[in-house]
Amino acid sequence: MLELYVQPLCPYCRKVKRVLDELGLEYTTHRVSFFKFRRDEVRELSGQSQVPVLVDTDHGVEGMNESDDIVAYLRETYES
Ligand SMILES: N[C@@H](CCC(=O)N[C@@H](CS)C(=O)NCC(=O)O)C(=O)O
Repeated sequence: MLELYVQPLCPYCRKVKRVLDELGLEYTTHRVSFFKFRRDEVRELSGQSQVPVLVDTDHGVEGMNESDDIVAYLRETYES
């Protein structure tokens, strides 16, 4: 199952969502606070407070950050 932690106004999140949609992947989004001091869940998952953060339990990914890394991971893992 794919989960993406996002903030609605975040362009880096939109970039990752575009790739998820392009690859036809289903995913759940978790909308995090605009304020980074209220992003405990994101910090626990990824060790930092920026979004996007991807969780892909099927592949042992428990909190990947950096949108470019996420895009590369998605293409490598799911692009046929
Ligand atoms: N280099 C990061 C940048 C991500 C980023 O700047 N995210 C913003 C939202 S658009 C954020 O979470 N800012 C809060 C912060 O810097 O703590 C990436 O490409 O994923």
